[in-house]
Amino acid sequence: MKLNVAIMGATGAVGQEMLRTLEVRQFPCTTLRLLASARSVGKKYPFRGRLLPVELLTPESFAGIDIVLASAGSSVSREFAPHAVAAGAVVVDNTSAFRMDSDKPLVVPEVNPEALEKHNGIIANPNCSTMQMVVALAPIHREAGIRRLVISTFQSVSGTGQKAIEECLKQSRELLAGAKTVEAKVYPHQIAFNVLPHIGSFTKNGYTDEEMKMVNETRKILGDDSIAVTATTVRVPVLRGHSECVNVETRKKITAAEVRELLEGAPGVVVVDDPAQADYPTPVYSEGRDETFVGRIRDDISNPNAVEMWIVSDNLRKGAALNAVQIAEELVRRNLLRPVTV
Ligand code: NAP
Ligand code: 3JM
Repeated sequence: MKLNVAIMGATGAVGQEMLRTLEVRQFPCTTLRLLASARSVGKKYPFRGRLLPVELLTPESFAGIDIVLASAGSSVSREFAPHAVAAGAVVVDNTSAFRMDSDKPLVVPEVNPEALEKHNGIIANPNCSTMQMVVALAPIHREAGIRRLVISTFQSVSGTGQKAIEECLKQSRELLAGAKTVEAKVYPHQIAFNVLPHIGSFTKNGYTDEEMKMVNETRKILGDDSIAVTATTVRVPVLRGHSECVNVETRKKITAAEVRELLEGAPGVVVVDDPAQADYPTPVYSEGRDETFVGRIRDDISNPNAVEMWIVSDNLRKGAALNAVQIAEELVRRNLLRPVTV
């Protein structure tokens, strides 16, 4: 099979991880186009032993392209994805632009790959925090029916992009060198040696849009709007890897031991759960790995129908680039590469 692939936002934190993921997984692309803004034209990045130039993203960038992996922000996707589809490409979109559109599948290949069958040219990749969580929750939902989720996240700065990684490192260096105050440009407050209960923008109901993504996307991927979800999303000064504590209340009682057994056989999940040996996943442990790691699985002492767990994954891998490439692989496997009109 000969496939022509383009990465929209190729110079960003996610775009760079996409480039590496395509190479490591030996994705069957014949050509790869790196697209970004005028700021990056002239840069070159290695791919399979060659240096590929960054090209300016324009409406004409998609001629002859079969698959676009989009990761240049939601407004860029809204503007350019329709041009890609018109040119005959299928877009796997990493932004929030299309996730809740009823005619666009929101896909995690381990959970709902069948949703791809009805695509119309654009497939949405979920938000990082939702993605890693549903990989671990889907087997529990199938077995016991999830009634309610209470979530707190601990999200790394790489989820905000390259500039946030640089800001966290710069502030850390300055504070360690004795500075009393540091400049905060990316976040509203200092992020180094701090914790911010604020990801995205606040909405009218007091939740942030990141928190509402967790509510809405979880229901759409698990295909059950009756699941009650509440979330607090928190930014922590970790470079890479998102962590979450999740309280899972089920309709049918399921014990922590049963959950552990279910997750040990679940695709994309690795159970790391031996507290006596201080064995539980951490973001540093997850860095550069593909799976979602689950530990601290225990019965909720306050609710006979609930289990507590700790879920960690590399937000740039499963949370973004890897899931997008897995979707592309599944499109190839299912022969779904040309847009299907319904
Ligand atoms: P980033 O490091 O800031 O990179 C942004 C990328 O978009 C860069 O390649 C940038 O190109 C490009 N870009 C920005 N404006 C553009 C324009 N007008 N035309 C062409 N290219 C443009 O951000 P990131 O962390 O990689 O994230 C990128 C996007 O991916 C986010 O905005 C978000 O929508 C999505 N994302 C999704 C998830 C997820 O959970 N699925 C996670 C993280 C991010 P230049 O280098 O030329 O500026
Ligand atoms: C993760 O263009 C934007 O507003 C991007 C904001 C953003 C998003 C998003 O809404 O697409 C930053 C980081 C995401 C995401 O995955 O939802």
